[in-house]
Amino acid sequence: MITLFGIPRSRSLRVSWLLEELNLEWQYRHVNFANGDNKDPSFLAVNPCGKVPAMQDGDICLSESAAIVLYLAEKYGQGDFLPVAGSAESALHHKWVSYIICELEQPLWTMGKHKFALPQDIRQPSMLAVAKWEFDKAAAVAESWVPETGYLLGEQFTVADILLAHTLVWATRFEQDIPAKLLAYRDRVTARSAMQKGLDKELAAAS
Ligand SMILES: N[C@@H](CCC(=O)N[C@@H](CS)C(=O)NCC(=O)O)C(=O)O
Repeated sequence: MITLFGIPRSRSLRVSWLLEELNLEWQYRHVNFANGDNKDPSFLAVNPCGKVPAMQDGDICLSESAAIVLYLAEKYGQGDFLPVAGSAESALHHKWVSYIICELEQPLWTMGKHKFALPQDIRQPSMLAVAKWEFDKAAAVAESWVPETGYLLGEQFTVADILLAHTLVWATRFEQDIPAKLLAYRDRVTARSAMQKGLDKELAAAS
């Protein structure tokens, strides 16, 4: 059975959401950082970086949330959740995945690191304004690209939708201004029942 290691609402939610979309059997292991679970040798054997999410599927141990969802969609998606390789839609999908991780998530996580994640003596409060400037700039471009209706590639719901919607949920939690079309897109996509099912399973395992 597939095992997902995570923390509720972290990037592991991208994976639990897709696992529910795929209707797979899977189990969730809550990695409690406060208890030092992230330094436990059994977890480090799965992800030597000690970060979540990580996933074990048989002999395959994988970290990096984008890599995990792309792997799962390729292996179990039966043609859904990803466009046909080599198509124009696939080119657009690649662009979105890179843009979400490099341009939208990166400034948000910079905020997170300098607010709470880094050791206190390393944090630089001035980084918050820099990261906000970067996020606003990237969000304005995403706003111009995102469609008024449906998903990023039109009718087909794909892995890129999970990555973007989750990143926009983070943006709200980080109290960022989100342009109107992106906001409507986020609400449309997060209304899918699989997201709530994935989150419920994360929360149940962590309680
Ligand atoms: N690029 C990685 C980032 C993973 C990451 O930084 N996860 C955070 C939680 S959301 C973490 O485990 N941080 C602990 C640490 O940095 O030691 C991904 O997308 O999976």
